[in-house]
Amino acid sequence: MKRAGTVPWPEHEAERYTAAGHWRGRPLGDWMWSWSESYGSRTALVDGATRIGYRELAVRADALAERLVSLGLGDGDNLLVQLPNCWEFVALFLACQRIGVAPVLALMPHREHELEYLAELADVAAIAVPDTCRDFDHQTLAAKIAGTRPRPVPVLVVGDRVEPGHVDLRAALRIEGDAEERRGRLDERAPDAGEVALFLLSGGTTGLPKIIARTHNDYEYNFRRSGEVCGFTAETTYLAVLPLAHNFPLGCPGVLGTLAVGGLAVLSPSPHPRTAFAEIARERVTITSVVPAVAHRWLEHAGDRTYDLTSLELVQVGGSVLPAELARELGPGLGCTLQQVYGMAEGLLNYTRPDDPSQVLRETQGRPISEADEILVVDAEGRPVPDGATGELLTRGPYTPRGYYRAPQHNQRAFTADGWYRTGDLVRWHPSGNLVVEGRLKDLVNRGGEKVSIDEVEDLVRAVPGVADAAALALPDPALGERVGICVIPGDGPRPTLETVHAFFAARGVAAFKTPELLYLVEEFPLTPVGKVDRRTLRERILALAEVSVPAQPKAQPSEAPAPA
Ligand code: OOB
Repeated sequence: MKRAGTVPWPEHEAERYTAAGHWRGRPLGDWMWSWSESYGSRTALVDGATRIGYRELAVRADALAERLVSLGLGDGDNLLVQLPNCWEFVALFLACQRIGVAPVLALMPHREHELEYLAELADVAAIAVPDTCRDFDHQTLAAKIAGTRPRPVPVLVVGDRVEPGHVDLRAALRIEGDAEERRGRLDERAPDAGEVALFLLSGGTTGLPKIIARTHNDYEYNFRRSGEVCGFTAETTYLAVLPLAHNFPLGCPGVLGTLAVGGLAVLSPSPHPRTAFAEIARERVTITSVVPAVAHRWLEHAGDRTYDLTSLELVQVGGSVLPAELARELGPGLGCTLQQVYGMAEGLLNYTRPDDPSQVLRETQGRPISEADEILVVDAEGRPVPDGATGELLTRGPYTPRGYYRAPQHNQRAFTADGWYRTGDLVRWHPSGNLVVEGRLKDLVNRGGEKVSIDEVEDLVRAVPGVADAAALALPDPALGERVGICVIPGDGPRPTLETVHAFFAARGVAAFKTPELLYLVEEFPLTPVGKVDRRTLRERILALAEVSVPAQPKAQPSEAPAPA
């Protein structure tokens, strides 16, 4: 692969995946034109009042691709993308695919702390942002990040207020000149299908999130096979409410899986029930995907008869544990079939199948999509556990890369010597042949599907004045599943409070969803026999304490909408 720091699949596996037809050897930009040829004048995308046809999408993506080339971008370059759900996101994504530029998909709540790190890690050649979003000035921050790079980095802006010197992305999507000639010119620049098509962010447990290089071959299989399993067809109207930067709404089967079969993808700016329900009613949406926290809010509003939800056939739920009660009530409440999805940006995808018995739909997280997915459930020593017993899930397969990007040391821990990815999830096989997620080994907080690294939070809190040491914990939350709590041993100086921690995180430019929502001052941490912080005991103590003291805790600042998978 062209980009240094990617870990390829072994040659014999690549041959096997190709021979089996999983990898088809064509870059995603090429597929875009196949979709355009097959579905021609059909509508591909709806974004508010804007409707974009399949051919129009391809022609616009090509126009943008050529303009990116004229800005100096080309095969092997990376582009930091931080955009909300909008048609320009999809067009930019596809434009990149035409010329071998890999988008690095940042989340909207990311701020300076995360963006600067991603820009550096991926040595990005450009940055794409909205002018503003939810009152935050992304354009100014992007310019600042661009200024930290050793070479000039163009800032591409979607919005009405494009500053001088920045590139107006909407203008760059305008169609001019001969589309067929341009298509021919761009075909000459087509990247190899084994190269990186996009970078997804991992839920990361060590420090800042790792990034995952997904190839054209592997990602095309990811969304095509997902589409087959989930029954996506040209009649599908898919609603994307989770942020497109996430694997789930992007390619599981998501927007790309919809486009691959000639369906209609509706892009919603928010998962808020009123916004989403209005889209479902207006476009007669048939399938959508949500995290449990969003499902919970939808169910609360499902009785609101203002909106006609009768078109909904399937709601996919994944990203974090789906409580049993919600699993029981969701299908009847929304009048559709529930599909559980246990997936990860690292690859492996499990789905319950729409025609599974209701017990399987409710009680399991589904089974892998590919006969080439390999799964091991192992104990602490790495030995397979007896069938049906709980252990850590290890996996390899045609859409599970063999290492994180530019992270050789981390890869030694996260992957076994023979290429198995250690998910850090505790699972067991259900007698039906489906997986049940029982817990996890990894140190993170799953805040409504948004993953927060314990390590990263602790490092930040240790730098707050007056903090001698800090231990972060996943604390239960009725709506989000979990939220970030922090235990602090005070040191010299001012006594740390939740407010000082919040102010410090904000000043450092850390995404709001990572900011601790509960703070406990303690004198010492319980230790394990080897001298590490014993988080389990600490958590038990805090929970016992919390029963009496939680109401007295300062209320956490409202953060972004419950976050996605
Ligand atoms: C999805 O992807 P990521 O990368 O944000 O997070 C992956 C992790 C998994 O390793 C697991 O710990 C957790 O999220 N998870 C679930 C789950 N689905 C994911 N835990 C319990 N039940 C589930 N159903 O979250 C993701 C990617 C593609 C599709 C769907 C979700």
